Amino acid sequence: DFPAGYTKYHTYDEATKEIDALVARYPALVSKKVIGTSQEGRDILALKVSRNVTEDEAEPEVLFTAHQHAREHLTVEMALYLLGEFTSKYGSDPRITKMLDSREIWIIPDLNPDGGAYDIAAGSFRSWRKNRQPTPGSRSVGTDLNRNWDFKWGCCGGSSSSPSSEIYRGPSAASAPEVQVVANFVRSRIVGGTQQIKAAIDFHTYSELVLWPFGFTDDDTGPGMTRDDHDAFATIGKSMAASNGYTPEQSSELYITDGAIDDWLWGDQKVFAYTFEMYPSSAGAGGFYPKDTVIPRETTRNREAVLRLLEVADCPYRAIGKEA
Ligand code: 0X9
Ligand code: CA
Ligand code: ZN
Repeated sequence: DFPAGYTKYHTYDEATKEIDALVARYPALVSKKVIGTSQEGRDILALKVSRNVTEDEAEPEVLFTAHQHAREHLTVEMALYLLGEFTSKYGSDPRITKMLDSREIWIIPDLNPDGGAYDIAAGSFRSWRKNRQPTPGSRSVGTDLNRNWDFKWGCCGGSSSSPSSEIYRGPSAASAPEVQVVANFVRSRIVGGTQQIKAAIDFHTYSELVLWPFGFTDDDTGPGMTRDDHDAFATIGKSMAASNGYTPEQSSELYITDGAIDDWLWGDQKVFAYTFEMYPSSAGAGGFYPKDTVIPRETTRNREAVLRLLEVADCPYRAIGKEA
């Protein structure tokens, strides 16, 4: 369980219960799908939120993911907040109503349930980051999920081949079961040859940043990223950051990463994918472990940014005046 001062954070079981209660209460708006299982056999869930949720309608889809990194527990709260907001405000909040009427929203609240459970299992935090997958030929446990995605995997010095490293990329691209499950889910949203998911945010902590691809290169344009692509990414990213007070930048400005989810989502699937680094801005303010009293403020803080991305998701190039 979570230690004193953190008990409002949801354990995996508590999150699952809350999700099941929402599905039971709003069956026309939310549906739950088990898209696969983690290394240790925990269900990885995808929640779909939309009007007429049981039908696959021809609407732009938007994906929100959380908790690739075990110790970043605030991101699960972010996902649960969005789920609660979308369901409880449908029919009363006009922007949310319009989005649920015209988008299909996917929320994967916990990409790394094993790591999250391990981080809190001892009663005090372990500062665990990776998943809990044994590494063949090593005593070290865990792959950094956000270095394991199958796009430019291990290409550029933005990950480690050493199993003991915090940024161990795994023995091969998509070697982590959790990455395979979510990548297969994303690919399953290709309908008639077209990827239905148009935009995405992957939530992390901390540093208060809005990041966009690519992370593997310092170049802002190049193969797979036209000037228009870049400008749309930057314009939408800056708009979201203006709403939550985060700092917007290309992810490689933070540091080079290869095998990160947003590079795969854009590079392989052409999804307008962002990474949010949530509260706090620095280690002094609690680092990976801010007290549970900040949860309402720091999740609500991203409401406007999420709405802005949803609203532009039907045609991201509209942000730069180039509607297709
Ligand atoms: O290193 C990471 O994976 C992220 N930072 S964290 O402290 N949450 O671990 C930053 C990733 C930035 N790169 C991309 N988003 N590509
Ligand atoms: Ca719908
Ligand atoms: Zn992270």
